[in-house]
Amino acid sequence: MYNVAVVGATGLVGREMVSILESRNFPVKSLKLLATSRSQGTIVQFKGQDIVVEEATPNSFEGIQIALFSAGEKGSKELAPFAVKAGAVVIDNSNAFRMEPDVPLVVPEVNEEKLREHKGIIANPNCSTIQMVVALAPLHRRFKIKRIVVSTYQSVSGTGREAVEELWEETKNILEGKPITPKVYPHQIAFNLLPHIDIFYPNGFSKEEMKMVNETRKILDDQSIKICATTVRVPVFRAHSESVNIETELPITPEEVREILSKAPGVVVVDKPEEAVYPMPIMAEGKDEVFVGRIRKDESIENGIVMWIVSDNIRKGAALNAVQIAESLIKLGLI
Ligand code: L14
Repeated sequence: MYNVAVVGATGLVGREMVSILESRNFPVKSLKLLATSRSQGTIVQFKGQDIVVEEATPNSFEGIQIALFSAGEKGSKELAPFAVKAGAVVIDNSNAFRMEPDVPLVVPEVNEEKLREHKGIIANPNCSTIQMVVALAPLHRRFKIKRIVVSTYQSVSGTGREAVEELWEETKNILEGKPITPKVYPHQIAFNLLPHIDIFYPNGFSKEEMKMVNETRKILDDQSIKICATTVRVPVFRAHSESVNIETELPITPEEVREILSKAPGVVVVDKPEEAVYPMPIMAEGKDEVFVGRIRKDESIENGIVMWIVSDNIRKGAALNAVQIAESLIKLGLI
């Protein structure tokens, strides 16, 4: 049994972490819930008990063995080193440490063994990256992926609770003919799409797009894979969808992909388009798996496949993957 802390416990991801620790019966000896002073005093339920959220400070981590961070990049940079110094293993959901060479970037179904190299901090990848590599790793092993072209359709829950509110409010106001004022996003998100997630770099790509490029190469442990990403915010509340096009070294058929993915851990193949059966955000919401469908040959190249990948960004894309990392640490005897 372990002394666990959740940092950022009142956020969408933090709350999901608490509920996943409970539903998976994670061996929790004690649970400490931490957040900014603004959320101090909030009550969160865990296994029928009320836990009072405390303010996260450098001194919050005494006796903590596992610290699940979902406190944003700034919060993680500020506090994770203190948690490590206190002896905790930090599993960090932010972008703060993902590309650091001595920080394992882990999706348990794909590269659990990397956990053996950890030095106190383990990074949870970006939500869009996680669901893509869960489906692509088994295909890469078999057919060697040379190039990936991906476009994402990302739900507003990735941005947090205020963005979920904003989509509701805008939708309601527009339907009632009232004016709207976007606050979280630079433009109206209701009845719209924004090809804009995170900041833009001088090369014209967004930071979210470059995360998908760099993190995918790190997780698949192959710097030779060429990747081109376009990340788009859509007016969907929960679950990210992706159109993913791969080009492989070896010949590849849709039948082989369906067979491999139907046995792949964490993947469910949902692919009967003629019966209108394919993955959708409303079916992935609240689920643990990565759903893959619309698997077809890319007829524009010699060895290519196109597919449609959907998963709950707050669960597999964030909270669930973090808890699975903690479970893997226990299983491998690393904690
Ligand atoms: O890098 O707004 O983990 O959907 C996750 C949420 C980036 C932004 C990350 C979103 C963030 C993303």
